[in-house]
Amino acid sequence: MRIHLVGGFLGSGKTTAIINAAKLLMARGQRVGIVTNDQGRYLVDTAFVQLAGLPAVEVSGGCFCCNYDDFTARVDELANTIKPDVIFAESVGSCADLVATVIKPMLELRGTGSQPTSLSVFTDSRLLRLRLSGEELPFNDDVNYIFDQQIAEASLLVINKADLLPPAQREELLAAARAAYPDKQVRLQDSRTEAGVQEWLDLIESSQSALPTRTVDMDYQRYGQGEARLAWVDERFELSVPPASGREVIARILSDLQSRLTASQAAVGHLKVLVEAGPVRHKASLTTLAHADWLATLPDLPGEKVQLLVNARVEMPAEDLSRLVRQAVDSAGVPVTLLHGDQFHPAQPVPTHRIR
Ligand SMILES: Nc1nc2c(ncn2[C@@H]2O[C@H](COP(=O)(O)OP(=O)(O)O)[C@@H](O)[C@H]2O)c(=O)[nH]1
Ligand SMILES: [Mg+2]
Repeated sequence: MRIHLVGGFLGSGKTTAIINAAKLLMARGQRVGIVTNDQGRYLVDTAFVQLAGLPAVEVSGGCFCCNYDDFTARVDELANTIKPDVIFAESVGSCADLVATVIKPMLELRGTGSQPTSLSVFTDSRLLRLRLSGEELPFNDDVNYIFDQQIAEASLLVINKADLLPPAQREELLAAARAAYPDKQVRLQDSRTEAGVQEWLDLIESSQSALPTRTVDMDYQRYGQGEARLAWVDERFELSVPPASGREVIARILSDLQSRLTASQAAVGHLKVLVEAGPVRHKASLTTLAHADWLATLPDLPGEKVQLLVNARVEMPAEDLSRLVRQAVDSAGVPVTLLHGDQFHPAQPVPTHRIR
């Protein structure tokens, strides 16, 4: 069994790439399992992966490193139930230091248990371009530290969403990244289709060169401060909508929320929503640098009940973020029930193991 770890910042495209890679493998007759991960409990990603027809288990309520035993138990659960040839494990986008806290412990402490085969670190091409040209990212420096440290430990860096840069900038960025990280394999990728992830999949399936084993120095105080700057709000609402107006109501709520976030000048890590109405399920994502079409793909929503699961990770106080989400939901002027909700800042990371 191969275990491919996929890390990298919030919204960089990890889940998208994993789903397409898993579909390719399944078409080749391979069995695939997925482990999702988040600090929260009500996860858009897990639901989205399951909706794609892929077996998923989750490590929720904290990162793999701080829940190492839970992580290995989930891997073993998949191994014993669906008996996959390949497992993809996506670590939460605020997590770093995976070599010391996940890879080395698995290699050194697990005996005969299954072990990791690769780590791919994903980054949004537009954020990496800003970072490498010395321009400011919209986050606090301690959050930027996490972004940098994720990349620092990679031996395979996937510069994702390459399609969002003009061709000339793509090649420039690839050259700049290769110059900045001479020891890494660096690839440009568009993960939106199965064809787009094929070469990456073949690379991690065929070689051990994407498994880093060099621990990076990590300032846990800064790392913790960076995580604590980010707010997590996970809320599920049920809305009663007039017939044939579900799409319009949800579009109004999401664009209202986007305007409120813009007005508050808060840096968005990733705002993901899962919308469910009758048989229709749809995921929409607003990431640090928005793409114009994030609402354009919203489907028609049948019936008079719509469920909206919001997972928001934004640099601002959690209670302010929760208030913005509720104001946006209320702005639609339809009856709404909050089914469940969590709002918090991630706790200081305390890894179960850390092997230098
Ligand atoms: N244009 C473009 N969008 C992408 C690509 N990969 C992912 N996305 C979009 O980026 C958003 C965040 O993706 P997701 O896979 O949820 O990111 P994660 O937080 O790293 O798991 C979603 O709207 C995806 O559709 C890509 O290669 N190109
Ligand atoms: Mg994800």
